[in-house]
Amino acid sequence: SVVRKPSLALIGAPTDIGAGHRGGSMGPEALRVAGLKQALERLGYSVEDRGNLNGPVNPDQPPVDGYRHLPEVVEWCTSVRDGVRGILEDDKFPILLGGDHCLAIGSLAGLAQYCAARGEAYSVLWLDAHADYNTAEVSPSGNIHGMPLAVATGHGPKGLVDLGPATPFLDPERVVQIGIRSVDAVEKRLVVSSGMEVHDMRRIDENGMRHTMEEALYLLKGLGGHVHVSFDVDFLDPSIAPGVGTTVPGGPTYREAQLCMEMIHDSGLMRSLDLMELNPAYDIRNATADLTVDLVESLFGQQILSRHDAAL
Ligand code: HAR
Ligand code: MN
Ligand code: MN
Ligand code: MN
Repeated sequence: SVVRKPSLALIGAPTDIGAGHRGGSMGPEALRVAGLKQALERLGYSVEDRGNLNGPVNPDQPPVDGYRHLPEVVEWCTSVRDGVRGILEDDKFPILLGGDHCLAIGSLAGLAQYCAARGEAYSVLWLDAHADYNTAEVSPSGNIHGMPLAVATGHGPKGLVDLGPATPFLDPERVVQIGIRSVDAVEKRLVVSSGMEVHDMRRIDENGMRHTMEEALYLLKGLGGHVHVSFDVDFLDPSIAPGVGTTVPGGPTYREAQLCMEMIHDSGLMRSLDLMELNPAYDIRNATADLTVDLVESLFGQQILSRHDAAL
């Protein structure tokens, strides 16, 4: 069967407003320099680059009431929300170029608005070293890039929890996490009681990436609706992906990551994507951006040898 390829639209959010390290603001341009658009075009997609969103500069201030840069994060996430929703309303597949992971609050809110208007549901596949489930009360840093899933599921400040069509704007039972290996002490309790399906690195060690992804994709398929993939580049082992602010050892290898992407593609479920936390200030000759583009190729159907549907 011939599946029509969606038209893709890139949108950049050049900010590190929610991170503890500066430099993620250069992520969108590094992905462009690594040839993201051309790689997707080679795979037969039509790709529009909508350029970058605008927002406040990073004032580099300490946390206030448990949050760093909350007013600025609200501004950035509002414009990401509107940008992502606009792409979906144009019947295109949005690819958000981050920027730090707080911006996923915006893309999830935009997706939630789009789905709510159509009576559709959506689920999230979260590829990350971190669970990103902190609240102000328990966060060790106040950095909002450690909080996006807590916020989307209703645990966070006014201004962010109300960015979607309702509060909460994401059902934790519709979140599947892969690659997790850094969870803060109190965050752990919140994650365990959240209802999210968490495939941490130990499960990947024990079951392998293939079985892990089979389980994850089976659950997402059963839930139905739109599947959003939020790819935090620190998901990858730092030996292959040094260009992030918060490296955590013990992540997926090159082949494990490729298999993960290949299986997401083959499931046919993905309808929107975030590429987050790439930090060129920590990278080596743009290698992590190049690797991200390489993995995105697999996510959009590049195969080592072509496989025909009939053979599967
Ligand atoms: N858990 C830590 C905190 O909340 C570190 C979070 C780092 N987050 C990211 N996104 N890089 O996954 O401060
Ligand atoms: Mn993250
Ligand atoms: Mn992370
Ligand atoms: Mn390649």
